[in-house]
Amino acid sequence: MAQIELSGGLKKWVEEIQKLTQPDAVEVIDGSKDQEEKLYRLLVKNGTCVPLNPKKRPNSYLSWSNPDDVARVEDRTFICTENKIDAGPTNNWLSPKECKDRVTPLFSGCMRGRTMYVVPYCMGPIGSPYARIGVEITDSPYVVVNMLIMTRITKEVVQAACTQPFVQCVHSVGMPLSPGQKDVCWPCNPKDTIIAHFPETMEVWSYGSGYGGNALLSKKCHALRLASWMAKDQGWLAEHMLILGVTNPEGKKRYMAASFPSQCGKTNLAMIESKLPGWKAECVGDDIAWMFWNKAGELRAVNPEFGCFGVAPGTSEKTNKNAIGTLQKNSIFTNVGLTTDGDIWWEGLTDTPPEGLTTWRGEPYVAGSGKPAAHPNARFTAPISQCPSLDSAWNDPQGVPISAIIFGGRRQSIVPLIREAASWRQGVFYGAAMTSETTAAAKGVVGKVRHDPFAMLPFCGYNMGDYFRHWLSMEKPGHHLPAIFYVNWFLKDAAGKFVWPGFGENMRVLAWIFNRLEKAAQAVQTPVGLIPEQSTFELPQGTDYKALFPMDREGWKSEMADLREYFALFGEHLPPGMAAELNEISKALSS
Ligand code: TSX
Ligand code: MN
Repeated sequence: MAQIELSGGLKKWVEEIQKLTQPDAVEVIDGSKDQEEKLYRLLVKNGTCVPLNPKKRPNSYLSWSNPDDVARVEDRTFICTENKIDAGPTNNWLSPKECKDRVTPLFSGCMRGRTMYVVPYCMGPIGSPYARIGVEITDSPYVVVNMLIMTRITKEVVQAACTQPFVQCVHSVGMPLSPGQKDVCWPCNPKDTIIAHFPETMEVWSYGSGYGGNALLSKKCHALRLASWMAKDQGWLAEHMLILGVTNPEGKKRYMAASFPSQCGKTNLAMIESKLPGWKAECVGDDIAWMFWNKAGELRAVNPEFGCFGVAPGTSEKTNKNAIGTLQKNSIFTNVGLTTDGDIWWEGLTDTPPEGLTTWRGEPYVAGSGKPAAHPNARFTAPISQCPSLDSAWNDPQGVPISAIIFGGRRQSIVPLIREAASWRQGVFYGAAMTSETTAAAKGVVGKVRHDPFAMLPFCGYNMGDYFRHWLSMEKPGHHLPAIFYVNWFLKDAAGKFVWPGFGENMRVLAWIFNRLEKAAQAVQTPVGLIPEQSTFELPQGTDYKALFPMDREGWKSEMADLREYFALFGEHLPPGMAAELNEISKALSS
């Protein structure tokens, strides 16, 4: 097949990067099936991918990474702006010049012995006024096949990138090959890894890692860090949120967007299977929402992505049946276990591991050895179009109208199951005040409360204080503001037992939110927001209203004291509205 001819801005930029990185060959990716097949053949030949049993898992592959390249590296992630204050107190900062001086030598000749792939991609439905184009140049064919699932890649997108501005992403595994040098299964360079963002020139330079968010630059780098910067300048929102549609027994549908810190089950909520008779939920997106105000003043959301890049361990028929349905075929599995019949397994997939399992380290699995079959950050890459609960409007160029925004976190006490903000300002405060307890899935102490405003701590591409201000600025004439809620599925009783069944039963919470929007459910005021009136919230068997809606004034007072300290981090950049809301809630708690 003849390669697609490049022109314009894309051609010029590709030549520039080619000159810098010195690849042996250049290949433009256009989404064609034969190109995809060729890439998988190469990955299998190189040992990067193992084809899974086509009878069990059609057109699917398993990859095991270098054990030193298994997750995003936040301490090597930089926001490079002319002024340090524009990156803010929560990001690592380098000046653009200093950072370019650091990365240019790394990229110089870094693709020797490899093919440079040019991957033009579209974030958002093709043809949507809300879609944006990016191009990732990479020397990793593993990255290319993941991008083919995670983004929209077509010949039209290649053409569009020749004539329109696009986000420029340059990625290298950082392991050039000298003539005759044998490659490894997972080339990378952990010692020199760096992920650098240049929001003022819309560039990302990523070196040394082939894993996930470090390497699939469309996701966290483009759709969150750079897009949040663009959104601030252009009056929209680029958020770390799932999008779902909720339909009530009368057949009316409302869309909601929700954000949670890690380990709260965000993908599980995105794909929730309703346990509440008559109520239905459908999935638009599981990780990122781009939200824009249309001419009618509605907030319209698109999922910029085309696939799911989900954490595998813990995903099962019981916790997320629709995710299991999504990854039946055409999927890539990274750092999970391999069964004797050529299928995958991870902790939590079934109650007992299958006989003869091989771990992600390529070793025989030994139960109780402390060596898991799957790495805790093992992933599946699967087309979202395969989700059994996919919403009919998931690819609508006009997006879906958002009626409610849900924030949340994992807390064993104080924070009630659900509460509603009494105002937009209070809702923005809920987002800014988001906290979650650490779990055993992350390294470090278990149960420590961490701040993660809007679940954007590692993903906001500018000053977080300015980001709060941007959210507050959404309240203006002509905007039909969604209602804002805060949920907590993780309250425990004195014996340490969860007091809420969670999972499919969370539909009751979504139903209460829906009914609030319809003015069909009563709420009672508390100092920290509105909670359900007991009679308008249908409790599942064996649950207790008082346990789900505690009012621990002393607990909340210490929450506010801690927040006051946290907000001080943002100094002059903390918008007055946030301090005012904190003061008002504190006052209400003391009266
Ligand atoms: O994803 C979760 N959700 C959201 C589902 C839509 N998890 C898993 C979190 C780890 C990623 C939950 N865990 C949820 C939840 O709502 N709730 C809990 C806590 C919990 C765990 C088990 C039980 C009850 C609550 N019950 C039994 O195991 C019987
Ligand atoms: Mn995420």
